[in-house]
Amino acid sequence: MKFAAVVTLVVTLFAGAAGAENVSKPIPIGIAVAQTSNVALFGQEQMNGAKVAEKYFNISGINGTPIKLISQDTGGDEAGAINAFQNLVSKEKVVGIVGPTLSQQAFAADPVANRLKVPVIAPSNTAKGIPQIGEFVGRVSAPVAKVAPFAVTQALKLNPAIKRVAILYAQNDAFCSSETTIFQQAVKRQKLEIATLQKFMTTDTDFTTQATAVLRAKADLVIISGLAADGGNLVKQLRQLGYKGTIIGGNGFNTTNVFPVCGKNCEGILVAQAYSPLAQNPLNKAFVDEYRRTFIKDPPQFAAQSFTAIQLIVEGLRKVEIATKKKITQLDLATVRVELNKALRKGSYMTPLGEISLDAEGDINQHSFYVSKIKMDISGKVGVFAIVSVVK
Ligand code: 1QQ
Repeated sequence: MKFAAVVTLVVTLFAGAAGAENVSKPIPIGIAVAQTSNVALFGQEQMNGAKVAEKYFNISGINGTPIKLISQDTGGDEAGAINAFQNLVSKEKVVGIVGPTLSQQAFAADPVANRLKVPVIAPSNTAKGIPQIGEFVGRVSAPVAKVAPFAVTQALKLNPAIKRVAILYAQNDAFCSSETTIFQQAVKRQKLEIATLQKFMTTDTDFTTQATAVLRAKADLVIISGLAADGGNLVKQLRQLGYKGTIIGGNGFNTTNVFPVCGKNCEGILVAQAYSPLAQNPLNKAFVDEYRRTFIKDPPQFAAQSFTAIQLIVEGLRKVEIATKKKITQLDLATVRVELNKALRKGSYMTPLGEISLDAEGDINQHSFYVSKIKMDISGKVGVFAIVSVVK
């Protein structure tokens, strides 16, 4: 045999062996969210929700075979997300990935998984264009286009006198830029005036310039698209400078971790939400009970969405076993990833978010939403999201 032929044969055998590699037991599911940096204000809640899901779904597993969460910290930036995804795909050989935390990270990391044909379920990526990254990318986080306008409608219901709106957003974040576009459209549809449009960075800590501009513009509604640390500080400084009107916070305010940031100044912020612990369905009840037992508090939206992402992968894997009449661990990894991706887009799921499904592109169909108002207790440290309206 000629040298080239030998090389070809060896390469072919090697590739064949790698291709035939079976899924390991317990079945590894990747979770790549932020456990460090400011973005961990969201990521911690996502890990909590995923851990509750692992425990809950391992009561029966995938027809008896347990799943195992493999977590990889993404930190708060794109490089960290890419690195986490590569590790989970190539080293940990996961069947699918739940993550990353930010849309900004998803636009960088999802193409890596998509190229390698590994299904990704985004637990919290709400920017326009996420499912369109590729055929292996889906989400259980309802897009800003769907959710954000509910907060504007509600603000006007509570205060029909609102006329002048200040819009502020973090210009270095994909979700914030996407969400502010939706807020601006909603405001124009309501025939309100955009009295000032202010930009900031998610890394900023001093918002004097923006807060001063809001006061000078005599705005009676402020709408903020930021993340929790910057957004919370912006609210605090706005109130300290004397702004008295209504404040809407976007999805970056959807965490109880924002409460210690703005403290008593969080009072009254309106936030549209894709989840409520009060939703009446058996799985939500089981989720809320287990979450309360473990963390001694109600689950927030980001925890519910990561629980739901794991649920879809679990139910998807069960469907793959039915379709192939084989155990997941008897199938090769590449086949499971491709079949799982198809299964995820079939049928509907009864989840803590209500009944949902993924469309052909992987985007979520969801029917129940909420607008809540932050209520802080007398200490100014502890708060709740109190529902002011349910949108169905
Ligand atoms: C996104 C978001 C963030 C607020 C998630 C934490 O919605 O990045 O899309």
